[in-house]
Amino acid sequence: MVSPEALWWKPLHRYEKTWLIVGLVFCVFLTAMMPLWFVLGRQNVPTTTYRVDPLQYAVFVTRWAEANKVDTLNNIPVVAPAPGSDVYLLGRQWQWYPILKLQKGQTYRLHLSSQDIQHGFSLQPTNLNLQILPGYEYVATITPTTAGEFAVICNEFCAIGHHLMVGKIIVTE
Ligand SMILES: [Cu+2]
Repeated sequence: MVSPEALWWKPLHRYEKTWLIVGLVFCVFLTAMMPLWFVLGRQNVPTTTYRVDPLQYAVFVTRWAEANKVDTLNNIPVVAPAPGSDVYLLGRQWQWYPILKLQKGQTYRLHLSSQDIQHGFSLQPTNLNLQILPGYEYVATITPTTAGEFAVICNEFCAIGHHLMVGKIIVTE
């Protein structure tokens, strides 16, 4: 038996130690930020989720859009729902249906679901992102605070026409 030398490892250089500590502190900071930002960040959309049949949802949204339509843009109905009401948006290959016309300062219950596969609801230029899954109806309570036109893009790759999937939400004064 030969015992190893007392100092069988290479002692860390001062710089290496410094960088290890910097890295560790940063890891701890980022890990702590995840739960902290969930609570303090005011970034979580209040949501409720229901199970829904994708085709039933599509039929319902189509009927609702036709009943409340005020205009048509690129063959997509423009819907101006009553302030404070439930509003519906449907994601499908490859469009967001319908175009919503909302009033600034009014609160709406925005229902979101997909007719086919997974899509990503991304409201531009704000930082609002929601996963849209078939079979799940996502309800977000929203209050538009800025008037203008907002683009809804799909940020979940949904095959060949993914880049064409651009919708619109109009907020009026
Ligand atoms: Cu998509």
